[in-house]
Amino acid sequence: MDNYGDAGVCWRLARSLSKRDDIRIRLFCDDLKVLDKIAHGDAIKTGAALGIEVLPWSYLEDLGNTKPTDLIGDVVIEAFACHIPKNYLDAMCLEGSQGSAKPLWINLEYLTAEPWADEMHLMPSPQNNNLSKFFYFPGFTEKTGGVTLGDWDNVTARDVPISLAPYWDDRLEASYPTVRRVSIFNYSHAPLENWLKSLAMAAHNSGELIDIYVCANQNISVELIQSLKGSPLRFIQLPFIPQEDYDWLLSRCDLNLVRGEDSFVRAQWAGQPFIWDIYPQSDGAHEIKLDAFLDLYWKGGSSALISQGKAAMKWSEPHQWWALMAEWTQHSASWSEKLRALGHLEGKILDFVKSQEISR
Ligand code: TRH
Repeated sequence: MDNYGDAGVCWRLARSLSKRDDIRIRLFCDDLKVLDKIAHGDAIKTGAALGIEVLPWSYLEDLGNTKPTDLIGDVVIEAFACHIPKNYLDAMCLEGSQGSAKPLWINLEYLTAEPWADEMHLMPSPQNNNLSKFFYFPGFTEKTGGVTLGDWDNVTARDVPISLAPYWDDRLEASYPTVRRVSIFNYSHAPLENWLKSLAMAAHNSGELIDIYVCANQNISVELIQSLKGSPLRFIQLPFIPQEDYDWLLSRCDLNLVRGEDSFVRAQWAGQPFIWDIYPQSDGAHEIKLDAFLDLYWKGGSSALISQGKAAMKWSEPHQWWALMAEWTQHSASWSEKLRALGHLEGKILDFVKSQEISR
């Protein structure tokens, strides 16, 4: 299975922080091929143009026992338990020992809506090298670290991006006022076959046409597409597109099927209904995570929307809830406003860094 999320979150955060003139970013990544896909085919070149120095993770390991003191930032963000190599950690300690300020070490954790994240966010964890590592929990409450907004507003205000132009048919709206758009970016176990058949039925009943944007490498068979010929669904296969263009796509669809962490957050900024195909964990922990999110997300909805919406997020058939789409769209827009009011992750990280500079 191809996974882009960890690289995607870090790339997004790096891009977002690099917009600030006073911040220089160095991004180490252990899978540059994945980063290249997300970053216009060449992360090193794209990064350089944005003021982000992209380096392979192996660069640190190849330094052997030398301590790369010139590579140590004032702030070191360790994302998704990547475990910083020992020589880099040793060099971080040296910074601290020679009278200069110690680097601020932040451990960026996975996103969760579980209530314990409120208590854990920004907890220091003293390490046996005399440095403290701070746990940073992204989240959806005031007490957690928010989610990255990045350049969402600019990116989504653009006209059709070049990568999507061959697949985008604006004339549709003029001819069929009832056209809708759905994007699909799921894991391979998603029960899409039944789901799509039921969507076709819902669209037929409501007299709508639906364009389905199938993102790269989805588990949708040619046979299924054939079997839905003549239905109101039209399938449009997309290639893998740059991250900003994927954001644009989400902002223009009426319903987004998303997964993992990063596309899940983008779907929320889009302010449109979405179905979250959460990353499956062998111990079933993802089910608790999903329920914790749904408890927050559906707050304030009507009882019909809450019960149908919760079921929809667990793959109930669209013809059961399609009539609630208008209400769900309104609910999604107010959820996205709530997120904005909480403050975004990049701003909250910078506030934390500032608070630590003052207290050091
Ligand atoms: O790729 P993912 O499944 O990543 C997952 C999760 O992050 C999960 O938490 C992690 O533990 C697991 O990987 C190993 O889904 P996610 O998080 O939505 O990331 C997809 C990224 O790919 C996101 O940054 C958007 C980007 N993308 C593009 O740039 N172009 C595209 O065409 C598509 C479809 C996605």
